[in-house]
Amino acid sequence: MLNPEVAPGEFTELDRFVFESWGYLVIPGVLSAAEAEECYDASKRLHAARERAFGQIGRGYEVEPCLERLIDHPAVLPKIRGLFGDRFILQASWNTMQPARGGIGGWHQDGSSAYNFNQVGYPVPLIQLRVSYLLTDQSRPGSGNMELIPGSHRSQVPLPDDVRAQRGDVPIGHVICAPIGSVLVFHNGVWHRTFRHDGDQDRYTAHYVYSPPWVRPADRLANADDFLERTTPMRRALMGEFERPDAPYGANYEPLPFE
Ligand SMILES: O=C(O)CCC(=O)C(=O)O
Repeated sequence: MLNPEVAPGEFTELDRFVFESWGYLVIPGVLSAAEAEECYDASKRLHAARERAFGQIGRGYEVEPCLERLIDHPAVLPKIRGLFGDRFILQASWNTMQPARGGIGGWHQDGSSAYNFNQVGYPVPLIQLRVSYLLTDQSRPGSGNMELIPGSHRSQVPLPDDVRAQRGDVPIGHVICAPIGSVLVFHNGVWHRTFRHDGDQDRYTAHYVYSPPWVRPADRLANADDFLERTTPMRRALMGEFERPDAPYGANYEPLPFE
C-alpha cells in the first residue's frame, strides 16, 4: 500500500500537508542497517531482565549511547521542530519488544486516562508526537509492523467498541511496511495498533515521544544527574532542563539550542 513517505531532514510544506492529511509520515533510510542492529542489540540488553513477552521499557537513552543518539537525530529533529516550533521536550522514550510469533495488539489512540486529549478539543490536539525507529525489517505485513488508520486523528467518532473489543480489522487499516532503519512519525490522535508478528526474531522498536514543554514527562519523575552531566546541551534541553522563568504568562520558555 501507498506510504506517506517523506525525505529525511528539512520539514517541507508538502511534509506538513502529508502529515495533516494522514496523521503520520514515514522516513526511510534514517538508520543504516548496521546502526539499527546496534540499537537492536542495545534493546535486547534493556529487556534482558524481564520475561519474554510484549513490553515497553523507558529511559534506555540513559544507559545505551546508540539510543541516546536517537533523541535528536538530524534526519528527524527538523520534522518535530516543523510541527511544534522551537520549544518542545522529549516527553518519554519507550523501547518496545514484541516477541517472535507475537499476536496483534489492541486499537488505541495515545493519550491519558486523566482528562484525555479528546476532552481538550476537536480535532484531538497534537500533544504527543511519536517517532518510532524500526530496528527490524518490516517490509512485509506480519513482521510486527505498526498498523494505523490514515486520517483517523480527525475522526469525530471513536473506533466502534465492538471492533476494538474483537481486535477486529478495519478496511482502511494501513499496515506500515518499511525496511529496517525507517522511521514512523505519528500524531497521538491516530488510531493504531501493533500488527501480528509471524517471524521468528523478536521485534524491537525504539519510540521517542515529543511534547510541548508544559507536558509532564512520562518515563521519569526526574532526570538522572549523571546523564544530564554527560549529555549534550541540546539533549539536556530536550529532557526539559532549560530555563522556564516563574512568570504568569506564556511564551517564557527558552527556545531549544538549535545550531
Ligand atoms: O508495538 C509497538 O511498538 C507500539 C505499541 C503502541 O501502539 C504504543 O505504545 O502506543
